Amino acid sequence: HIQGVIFDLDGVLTDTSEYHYQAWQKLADEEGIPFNRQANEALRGISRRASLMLIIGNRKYSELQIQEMMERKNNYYVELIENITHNNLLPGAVSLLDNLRVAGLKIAIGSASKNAHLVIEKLGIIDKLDVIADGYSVQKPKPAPDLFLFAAQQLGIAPQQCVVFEDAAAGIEAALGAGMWVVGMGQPERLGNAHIILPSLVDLTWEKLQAKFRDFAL
Ligand code: G16
Ligand code: MG
Repeated sequence: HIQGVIFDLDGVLTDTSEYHYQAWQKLADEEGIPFNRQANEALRGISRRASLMLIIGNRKYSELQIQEMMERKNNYYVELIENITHNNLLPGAVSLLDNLRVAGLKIAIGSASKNAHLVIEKLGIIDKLDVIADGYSVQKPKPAPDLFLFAAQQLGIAPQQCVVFEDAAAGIEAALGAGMWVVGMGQPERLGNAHIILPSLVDLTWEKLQAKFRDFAL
């Protein structure tokens, strides 16, 4: 039986994925590297360093230059998220968090971002969470299962009793690798082997989620 729910942050509870894109676009433009919204799709949910590696491709940069570019992108991102508020929560997010809490489920964030705490504070949802696992929690980023396993351990719940909400291929791979149940959010093309796919969190409740998982004989 499911006892815990782990939410990815960017692209699941909030729309900050747009700001990650804008920050990378600015950096790429400054470096004269071709980049666009479509190329950004491949970066969805992956770590800052892995994202930069995909952007630079086989162009030669020193480790020092790589560090500087990661920092520059992050400064742009932090600037962009300065003014986010609860209005940046995606539709249905707050009512689902409240509904899950009332139903007695434990709730965690499992985000690859080192800015997750800042974003969560600005969104004003810190009181609705039991655990925050972020870009500082483990060494190996998604698609490794480590971050979600860490979140489950912190919740005190077995991986098979957790369901993960993810919007990115790397995160879905990580959650499946952790042996968890997976709800993919958004476009089916990028959600691979998620057990269930939903277009949004709107009107979702614990009861409806359980009904969807009933086919898996949980
Ligand atoms: C997020 C974003 C990614 C970002 C990564 C690292 O992950 O989806 O675009 O590259 O975190 O973020 P930062 O540079 O702030 O450490 P998630 O797991 O919340 O989707
Ligand atoms: Mg995400």
